[in-house]
Amino acid sequence: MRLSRYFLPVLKETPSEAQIASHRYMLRAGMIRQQAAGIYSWLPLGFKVLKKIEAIVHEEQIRAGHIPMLMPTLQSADLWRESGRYDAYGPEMLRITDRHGRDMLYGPTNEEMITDIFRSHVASYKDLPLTLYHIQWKFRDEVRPRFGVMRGREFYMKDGYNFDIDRDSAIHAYNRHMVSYLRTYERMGLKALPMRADSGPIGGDDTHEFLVLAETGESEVFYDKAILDLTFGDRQVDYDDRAECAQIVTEWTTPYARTDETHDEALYSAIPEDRRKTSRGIEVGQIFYFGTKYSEAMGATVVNDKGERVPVHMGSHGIGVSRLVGALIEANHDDRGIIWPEGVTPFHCGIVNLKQGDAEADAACKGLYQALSDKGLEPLYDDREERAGAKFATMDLIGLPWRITVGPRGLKTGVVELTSRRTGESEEMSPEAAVARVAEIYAPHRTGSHWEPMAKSSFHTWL
Ligand code: 5CA
Repeated sequence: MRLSRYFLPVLKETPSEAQIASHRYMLRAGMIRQQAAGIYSWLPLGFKVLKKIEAIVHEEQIRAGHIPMLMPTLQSADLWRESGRYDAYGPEMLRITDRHGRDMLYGPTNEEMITDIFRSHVASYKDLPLTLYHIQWKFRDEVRPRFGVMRGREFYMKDGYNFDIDRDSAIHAYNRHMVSYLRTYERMGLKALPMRADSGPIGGDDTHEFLVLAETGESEVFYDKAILDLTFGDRQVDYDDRAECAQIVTEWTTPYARTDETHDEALYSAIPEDRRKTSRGIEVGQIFYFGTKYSEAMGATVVNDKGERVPVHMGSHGIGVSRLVGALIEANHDDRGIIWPEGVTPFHCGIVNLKQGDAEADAACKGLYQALSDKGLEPLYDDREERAGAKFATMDLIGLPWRITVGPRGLKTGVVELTSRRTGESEEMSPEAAVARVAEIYAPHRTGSHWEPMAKSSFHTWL
């Protein structure tokens, strides 16, 4: 993409309504525009990051054996009357009446609808286990939408639902989700810690939230700092292996980590004092096991191997896809702007032409653009007639992790400059070497490593 042809409405002034860094930078970098309280348009740069995050979520869900689909945003109130949640959900639910006077709602979550789909099409234990998910817009009429996309009213969520024959199988589904979530967040360059939490209006006793530690987080958390040393790393997981998944879950749930809702002072005090930590966190996901709560209320039963009709065991599992854009910025920024982790950056590399119109500089930039594109990378070329300072400020604000700077002076000795946004360090090298280095940096996020995206065929046949 050439910046002169892109739509990147960068703001010079810091918007006064934005209280936290991610909200400020998303507005300033032209990623979002507020259309009403807690409702945003995703401008091209923001949309690109949102889609990158979405793609990682899809890949990791499909890898875990979960099946993508799509349910509508608008739902019939009747389904929610069956589960009893139509009245229980309260003013957070946006209720709508259609022209025939029928009660509808903008879905805040989809337990009822997926249970209805299941009961209409599945009747035997032989069709289990089954986990279906979708990534769709949700609406919750939050009392205090704030912090931009972090607490929106309309937000983008991945929600998955497992159907299992018994508790043990459903717990395996719960574990599988925890493992796939650990992998998902780490692949985005985020540390999200699973913490025992409260289930709220979804219900059930078993639930973990995934929290990114940040001063601006809305939850108060208490944890044993030993949990910070855990990493998923490059282990390959067999998602059908119950013992393997359970072992990973045990590894991450043994160190004390809880939100204030379930905090237990006695257990916490038993941790050696130098390991006790309290902080704030951003909730980027939550998993639930709620047994037969919805299947009993809505008649989602299957015939088991003894010929008896039994309600299925269920859980639901959510990732805050749009909130993650904000959470990633909270965890990765400095006073000049965003610093995207390689896994989610909207463009892989910026190209800054210090002297637009200079034949040699223009040609070198064009060559770099082509060479990076040939390697399957997406550069953003700042080809505007602007001062160097303004170009650098824009690149720093939008946070591309790597920048190649091209100027007539360097070109005289055959070099360009490769700069890391994170460290600020620059190195001079030939344009060919810069392209090779950038390709090498992104290699782990593309092919041949544990972060390898699914083979093109399997991902794209799904979508
Ligand atoms: N049905 C379950 C699991 S799919 C569910 O709705 N879980 S949830 O309420 O915990 O939501 C899942 C995730 O969506 C949360 O962890 C959070 O990251 C995100 N989320 C929830 N409310 C908002 C909101 N108002 N704005 C942005 N993201 C939100």
